[in-house]
Amino acid sequence: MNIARIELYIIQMPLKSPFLTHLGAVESREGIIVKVTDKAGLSGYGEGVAFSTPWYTEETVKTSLHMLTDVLIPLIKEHPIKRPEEAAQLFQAIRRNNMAKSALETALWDLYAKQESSPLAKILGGTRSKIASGVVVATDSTAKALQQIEQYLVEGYQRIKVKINPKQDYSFLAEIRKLYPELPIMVDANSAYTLKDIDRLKALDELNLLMIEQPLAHDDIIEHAILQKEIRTPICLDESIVTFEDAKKAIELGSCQVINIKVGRVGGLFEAKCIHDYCMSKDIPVWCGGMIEFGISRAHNIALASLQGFTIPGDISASSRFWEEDIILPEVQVNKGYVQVPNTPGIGFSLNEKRLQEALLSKKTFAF
Ligand code: OSB
Ligand code: MG
Repeated sequence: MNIARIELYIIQMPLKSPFLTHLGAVESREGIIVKVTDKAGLSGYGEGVAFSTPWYTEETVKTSLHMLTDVLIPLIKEHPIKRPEEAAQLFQAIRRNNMAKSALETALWDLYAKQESSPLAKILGGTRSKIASGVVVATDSTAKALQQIEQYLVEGYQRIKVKINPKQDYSFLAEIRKLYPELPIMVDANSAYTLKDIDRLKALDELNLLMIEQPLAHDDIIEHAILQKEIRTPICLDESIVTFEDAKKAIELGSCQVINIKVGRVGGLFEAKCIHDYCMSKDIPVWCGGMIEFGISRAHNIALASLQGFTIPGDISASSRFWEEDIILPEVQVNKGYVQVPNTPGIGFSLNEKRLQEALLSKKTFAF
């Protein structure tokens, strides 16, 4: 791919309002922007989506930086590649660290698409020109949740996801359901329950939820299969699926009826596409998850969600959901419930250099 240099930008930006789950609050987001430049001067961008602390997965911004600096970038430097799939293959020799791998692999996909003068969505096999947009409500009071839902529906979002836990579930959701009898609502528990809560979870069946995401342990597929036999609400797995093999096993076992595909969680676009293809062959619908991300990762999500199997609106919201000003131009916008898939080369968004500089904590350059 004729790589001339790789740059890492470590950035930080406050969220417009805190994002609350039972695992804690995210008020400010640290992230890594990867820029890979080729000898012709074309640049591809990727984003590391690990958080500052390991609350969602084991990775952090610091572990990602270590992996990129000391392992992944040297690997690409030692083994010149022709296509991004070769990077995914090289990274298989490294255990886990999926978000670090994805940060670099997605940048290589963007660069490759630009070298081919083709939109990334098209390179990946995407067929949609626009994707349905959903949004997440993550707050600790019913009043705030209702206020946010009202606002998001005005903005056109097609589907609302609400974070739940045993202290805030049935009555909270019943109130929302009463006001919006027809609204497509899904819930995400981020592992807040155990099998002891089976009756609490059964009670949610009558609320006509689209699905319940990751009710049980972050690394479980056995107990989810037991739970799915007891509840009518479809189970969607998020945290439990970090590889293609995980997806296969979970589907075989009946642990879920839906899968949330996050590019960072599974180690890049190649693995994400493999999971998508397999799910399609098994009639398992998928949707694209979110990571409270900046615009670069959002842009990769849009390209991925243009694939045929992404039949459910994902957590791909507008840049303005989290940020006063995003780091890409133009910002991601939601129009009548849809996000347009760009038809210009690569991810189809450029870096907002001014905003990047405002958010910049530090920068590293690797010459090839
Ligand atoms: O569990 O899906 C999750 C955000 C950060 C970490 C984990 C999750 C989330 C979300 C998506 O719920 C938020 C978004 O980016 O829209
Ligand atoms: Mg989730």
